[in-house]
Amino acid sequence: MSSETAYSPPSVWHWNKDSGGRFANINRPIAGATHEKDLPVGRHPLQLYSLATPNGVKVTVMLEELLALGHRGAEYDAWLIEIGKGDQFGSGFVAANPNSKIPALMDHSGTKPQRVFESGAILLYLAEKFGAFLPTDPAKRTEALSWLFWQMGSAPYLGGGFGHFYAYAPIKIEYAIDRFAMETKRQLDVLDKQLADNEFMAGDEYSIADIAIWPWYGGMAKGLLYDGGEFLQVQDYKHVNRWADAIGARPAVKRGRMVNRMQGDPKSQLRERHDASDFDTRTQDKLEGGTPAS
Ligand SMILES: N[C@@H](CCC(=O)N[C@@H](CS)C(=O)NCC(=O)O)C(=O)O
Repeated sequence: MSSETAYSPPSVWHWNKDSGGRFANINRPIAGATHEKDLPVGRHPLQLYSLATPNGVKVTVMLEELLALGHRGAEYDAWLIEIGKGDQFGSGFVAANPNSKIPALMDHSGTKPQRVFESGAILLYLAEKFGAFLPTDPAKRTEALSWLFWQMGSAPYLGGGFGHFYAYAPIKIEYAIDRFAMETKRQLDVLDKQLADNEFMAGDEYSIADIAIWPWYGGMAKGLLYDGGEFLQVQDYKHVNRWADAIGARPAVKRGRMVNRMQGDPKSQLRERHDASDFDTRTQDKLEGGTPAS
């Protein structure tokens, strides 16, 4: 009998802290804070606490798109939350998001601070606040929201399912990889069929549906996630690739991808953003070179 079929669950599950895998050190079966730590607050009304994972990038792309449209109220401070170090379990972060996951947004523009958590809820909040990237026509708006919620329900199969078992799990389990590879390919085909007849996810308007779906499925289609491009033959999804290239070429998307980024070329990493000029003066290559602007 192989090791993947030998496990027989006991009657009661117990937390095995040494279960292995990429995230074993941060995964816990208990919610809430592990330590006291306030969140920093900068000078802009919008305070983002995040990291440039696909879920984090959705929000920084949205904020950069709003700023590109001229919404000055969308100026923001982006603070780094290092999830590998457990920052998401600090008391201040848990107050902003009781689910202890990035991204979390605090809006200080009203009479009392408003917290917003879950990337889809943050995109919808910002779209409604600024009246942008969500069609006003009721049918188009409904279509955009359907695709936004499709993303929220679907991406865990790609990330927590395929990505986890293909790239991060301590053992390769054929059953799990097969199941989630099949589902991820099915989802890519859903998108490919929609994008065969539509320029953007919800029709002819770029919207929060594109902003939500692109970091996960655009990233997957371009072979950027989990080194799984060849395995899933992602080049076959021609319409997804066309759409992913078009969105990836947008200047606001290029900027949004850099914010709270801790990996890759130091020129592409703006670990914290507090001003639009930071893209020119505070990328990691410049900070490491010892010549940051004051
Ligand atoms: N549904 C959530 C998912 C957020 C999420 O899974 N965030 C991950 C990074 S991509 C995280 O913070 N993980 C830390 C942890 O699980 O402790 C959203 O879209 O905001």
